[in-house]
Amino acid sequence: MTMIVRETSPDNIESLFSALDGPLTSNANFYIRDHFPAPNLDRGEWRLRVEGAVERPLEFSYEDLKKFPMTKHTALLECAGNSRVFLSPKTEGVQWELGAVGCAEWTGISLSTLLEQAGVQQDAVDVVLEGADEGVPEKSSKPKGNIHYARSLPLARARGPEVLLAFEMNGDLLPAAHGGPVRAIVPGWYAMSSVKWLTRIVVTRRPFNGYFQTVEYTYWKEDDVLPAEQVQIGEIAVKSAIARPAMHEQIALGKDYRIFGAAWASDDAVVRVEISTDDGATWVEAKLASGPKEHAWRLWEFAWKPEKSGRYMLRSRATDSRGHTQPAEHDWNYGNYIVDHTFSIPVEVA
Ligand SMILES: Nc1nc2c(c(=O)[nH]1)N[C@H]1C(S)=C(S)[C@@H](COP(=O)(O)O)O[C@H]1N2
Ligand SMILES: [Mo]
Repeated sequence: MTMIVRETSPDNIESLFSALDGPLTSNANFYIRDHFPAPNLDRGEWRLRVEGAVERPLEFSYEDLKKFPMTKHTALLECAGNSRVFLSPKTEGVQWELGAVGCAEWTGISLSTLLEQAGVQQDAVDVVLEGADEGVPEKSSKPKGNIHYARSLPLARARGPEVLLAFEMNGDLLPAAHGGPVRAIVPGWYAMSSVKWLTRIVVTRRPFNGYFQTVEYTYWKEDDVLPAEQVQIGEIAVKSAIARPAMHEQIALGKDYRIFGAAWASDDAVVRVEISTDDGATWVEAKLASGPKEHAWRLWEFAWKPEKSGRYMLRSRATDSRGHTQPAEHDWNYGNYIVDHTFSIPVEVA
C-alpha cells in the first residue's frame, strides 16, 4: 500500500506522490483528511435534509437522490494544507508532504437540482453543507460542545452545474473513508469545501460563519484601500509538484532521466510547466503529457541528462491561462495554508 499514515482517528493519511502513475488516483491510493472520527453511516437509513431559506424543506433517501439525472465530472481534490512540510519556519497542522492531493472521476447529481426542488428564497446568500461527523475542534477559539464538520458556499457557486453530490468515485460506490454514502464535490476549490458524509443542506439569508471558515481555513487578504481582512479560503492556487524523482533519490550520472509530475489550477487550465535543476536560477519548459481537462490535473514530463555529479535542487513551476505563475516564496498571509510556491526537491547525481 503506497500511503503515509500521519494520524489515525481522525485519519490523516497521504498518498505517496512518487507513485503517481496516471490521470486518475485510485480509491485505495487517495489521501484521507478527517477532522473528527469517521461516522459509520448505513446507506439504507441515511437521509439528506434541505432546509433554511427555501420554499419547501425536503428530505431525501439514497434511493430518492438516485432518481435525479446523474453526471460525471473528473475533479482534483487538494487539501489547503498540502505541502505544509516545506514551510520554514515550521507551522502547526498535519505535516503533509506532496500527497494530500488526488484526482478522481465523481458520479452524482448537481447540488443545483436539489436547490431547485426546494426552491431557494429571493434573499438567500449561502448554502451550508453539513457532515454527519462531529467532535470537539482543535483550536482554543471554539464553541463549548461538539460541532459537526460544515462549510458554506456562496449561492452562485453552489448553483454551478459542476458542484456535485457524489455517490461514486472512479466507478465504485463512494467509499466510507471518502464520505460515503454521499459527499459534496466542489471542483476548483480547496477540498475543505467538498463536505463528506453529507446529511444536511441549509440555505441562509446571511453569510455563514462556522468554525471551519473563520477559525480554520482562512487567510489574510491585503488591499490597497482597506485594512487587511480575514477571508475564507476558496479557489485552488495554480501549482505543480514533482512526483519523480522523489526527495533524496539517487540519479545516474550521464544517463537519461524522466522528471515527471502533475500541475493543476482552479477553473483555469495549466498552460505551462517549467523545470529548474538549479534551485530556481534558470528554467526550461517541460512537456505537457495530458489534458487540458477542466478541474483535473495535467501530467507533465521533462527529459533530463545530468552531466555533473553532486547535489541538485529541482523545482517545478506552473502557469495558468490567466497568466498566474507559482511564486518563489510562500506568502505568509496564507499562514499554514495554500503552499503554492516552488519548493526544492533535493536529489543526488552520482
Ligand atoms: N464531513 C467532513 N468533510 C470533510 C472533511 C471532514 O473532516 N469532515 N475534511 C475536508 C478536508 S479538509 C479535505 S482536504 C477533504 C478530504 O477528502 P478525502 O478524505 O476524501 O481526500 O474532505 C473535506 N471534507
Ligand atoms: Mo483539507
